[in-house]
Amino acid sequence: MKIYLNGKFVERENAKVSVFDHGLLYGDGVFEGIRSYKRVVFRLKEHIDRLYESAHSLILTIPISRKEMMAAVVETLKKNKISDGYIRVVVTRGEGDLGLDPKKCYNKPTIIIIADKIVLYPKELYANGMEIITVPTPRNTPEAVNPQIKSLNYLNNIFGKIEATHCGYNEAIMLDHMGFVAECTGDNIFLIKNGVLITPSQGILKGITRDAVLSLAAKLKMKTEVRLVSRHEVFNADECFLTGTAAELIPIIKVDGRVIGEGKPGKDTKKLLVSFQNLTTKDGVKY
Ligand code: PXG
Repeated sequence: MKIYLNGKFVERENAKVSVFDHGLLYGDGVFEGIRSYKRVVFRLKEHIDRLYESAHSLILTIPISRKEMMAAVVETLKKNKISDGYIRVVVTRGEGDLGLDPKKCYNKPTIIIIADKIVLYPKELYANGMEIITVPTPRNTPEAVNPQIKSLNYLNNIFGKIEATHCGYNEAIMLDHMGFVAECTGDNIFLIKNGVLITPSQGILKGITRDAVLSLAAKLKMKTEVRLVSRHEVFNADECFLTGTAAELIPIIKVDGRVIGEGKPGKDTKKLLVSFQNLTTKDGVKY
């Protein structure tokens, strides 16, 4: 496996960063998870734009242009002969002296690109639907660590994931600080009620898959609502599903013990899934 590390390709065993890298010491950095399908990097531009926007919020200047970053992602896929894969782009504050002040760093952010595979949930759950719960840890407040920043500081989500798996579930709903449904630990959430597609508006990572599904729904002439969502609404939805680059689109059939709709993947969910699968090989950068 060839890893892109600061402009060079190195073997996996040589792909190493300093123990003084502030990405490791403080979680000071940003990342993206991207998928390619049949030699098309799905929504690459959108992912790279989000990466640079996350970095901008942290006053982390990425030393290469967006165009060069996109080319580096494609080159990493080609070098590894991957046509269907998962790409992890990481940019850290780089090496520095101890102390959390980014000014202690040597102004040389670390850039890493890994091209590999990812399997998130067992295949049968995509066909039969998955059961999830709500976990006690609330999602970070936007005033503190805005969930819109895809930073290397993922402990909030990891807490949620630990609580979910501790109870025997793969994924979980995290609420916002007011008790509204925000998102899952690594996925966005959608409901369908009376033919209307509904997804939370705030306190979330603005998912690229979420955005794709909202556009597909509009094309399918489905009404969409992006707004505050309560757990009560989730419990009483006709259909529910999650979206994410790693998860893609997975139906949810039970939430906190409440059966959703008929307790099996719903017809509109299936329709959106088919449209999404058709989109993945079209909406992106070919290589
Ligand atoms: N919310 C959160 C908190 C996420 O981390 C999403 C929503 C979905 O966003 P996208 O843009 O991917 O549709 C994510 C993304 C992993 C993994 O390793 C997690 C994500 C992406 C890739 C890999 O578990 N989460």
